Amino acid sequence: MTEKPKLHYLNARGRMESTRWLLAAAGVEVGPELRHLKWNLLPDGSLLFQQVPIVEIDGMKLVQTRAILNYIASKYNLYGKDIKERALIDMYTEGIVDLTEMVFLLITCQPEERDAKTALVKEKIQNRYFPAFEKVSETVHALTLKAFYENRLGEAIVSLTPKL
Ligand SMILES: N[C@@H](CCC(=O)N[C@@H](CS)C(=O)NCC(=O)O)C(=O)O
Repeated sequence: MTEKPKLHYLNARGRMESTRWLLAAAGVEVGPELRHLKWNLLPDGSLLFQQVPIVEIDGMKLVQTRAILNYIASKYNLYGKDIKERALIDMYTEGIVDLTEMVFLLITCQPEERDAKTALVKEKIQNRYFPAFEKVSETVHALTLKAFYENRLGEAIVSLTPKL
């Protein structure tokens, strides 16, 4: 029996959330998630860059969110049927990554800058990212329908869902 993937992260959605959704979409059962407060205490060699998320899967300890998502999406046939579909999925997911990073930066910014930066992020989300996602939503919708008929789902759709 193959072992269930083991997820290590903080007690938050954060950078693990897309992986949780992707595994759920792939119908993969995961072991209990390990929520670390001090992940630098994990055994030597677990952390390539002293960062979480980590996903233990198929005998590997994967780090770097995009590497984790790409592995899971490829393994479960959720990463497009050809390089054109894959390029579209990459475009959408890179946009989501940019948006997510902008939001993460708010956590560490100086308290006196927070209101102005939050307003700027909101403005970009509304005027740059949501219109782009809406514009591609027809393509995504078409791909989703096609994917359902072909029994596949796109990584992008899975990544997008928790953000919308
Ligand atoms: N590029 C990495 C970034 C990972 C990352 O920054 N993780 C944070 C937690 S969300 C972390 O471990 N920070 C501690 C540090 O960088 O020292 C990824 O996408 O997985």
